[in-house]
Amino acid sequence: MKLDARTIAALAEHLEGCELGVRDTPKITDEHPQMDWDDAYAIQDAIRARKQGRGLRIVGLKAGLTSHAKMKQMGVASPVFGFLAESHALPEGTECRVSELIHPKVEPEIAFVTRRALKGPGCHIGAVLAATDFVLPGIEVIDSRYRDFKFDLKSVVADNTSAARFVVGGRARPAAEVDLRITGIVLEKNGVPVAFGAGAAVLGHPAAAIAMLANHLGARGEEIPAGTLILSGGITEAVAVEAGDAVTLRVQGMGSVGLRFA
Ligand code: OOG
Ligand code: MG
Repeated sequence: MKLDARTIAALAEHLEGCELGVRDTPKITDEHPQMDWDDAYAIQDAIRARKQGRGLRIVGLKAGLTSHAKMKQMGVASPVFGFLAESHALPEGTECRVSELIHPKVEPEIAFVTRRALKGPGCHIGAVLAATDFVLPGIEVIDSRYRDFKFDLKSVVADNTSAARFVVGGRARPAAEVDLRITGIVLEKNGVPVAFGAGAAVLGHPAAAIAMLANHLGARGEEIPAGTLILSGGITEAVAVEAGDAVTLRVQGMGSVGLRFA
C-alpha cells in the first residue's frame, strides 16, 4: 500500500460523493500517481463499507473489462472486479432515471447465480459451472465518475468499476443446459439492433470471468458465497443512452430483458 488510511478514506468519500451527487471528477491517479492495486481495492472496499454503514445490502458482484471489445473501447488490458449494492438494482419493468447518472452507458451481459461458494486460487470454468445455479440475461448501466469516461485501471477499480445500475431478467437457465460460448446476443436501442455478439467474447467463456473473480478474491482470503449474483462483463462495447431511450437485450434461449431511460 502506498496511500495512508486517511487518504483512502478521503478518496472513497470523494468518489462516492461524485456518485451520489451526480458529479464527475478527474481520475484520482492524476493526484495520486503512486497508488497501487491494494490501494485501489481498499478505496473500493471503503465505498462498500460506507454504503453498508447506511444500511444498504450488497446484492452481487461484477467482473468488468472482460471482453476485447470493452478493453479496446476503454484502452486497458485486464479485467477488474466490483460490487453491486441494493441501490444499484433496478426491478425489471421500472425506469432508470438519467438525472441520477452522469453519462450512462449500457452493456449486454450474462449474469450468473451461484448455488455453492467458489474459492480460489485454482478456480476454473468447470468449478464455476458446477457451482452455478442458473444464468440469465443482464443489462448493466455503467457510469464512470471520471470525466469523459477517461481512466486507468487503478482509478476505475477505486470507482467500483463504474457500477451504477443493473437489471436482470428474461428466462433463467441452468448453466448445464446452455453452451455460453456460442450463445448469441443482440442489444437493441429504440428497436434498432446496435450491438451483437456471443458469450465467447468474454474471455472465451463467460464462466472464465467468474473463475477470475474467485481467484482474485481467493488471493485476498475471500470467496464468492453461495447464492451470489455476478455480472460477467460486457460482451460488446458499451452503448451510450439518454432519457427517452429504451434498450432490450435478447439472449439466445434466455428470452429478453429491457430497460427504459427517463
Ligand atoms: C468499467 C466497467 C466495465 C464491463 O462489463 O466491462 C464493465 C468501464 O468501462 O467503465 O462493467
Ligand atoms: Mg459491466
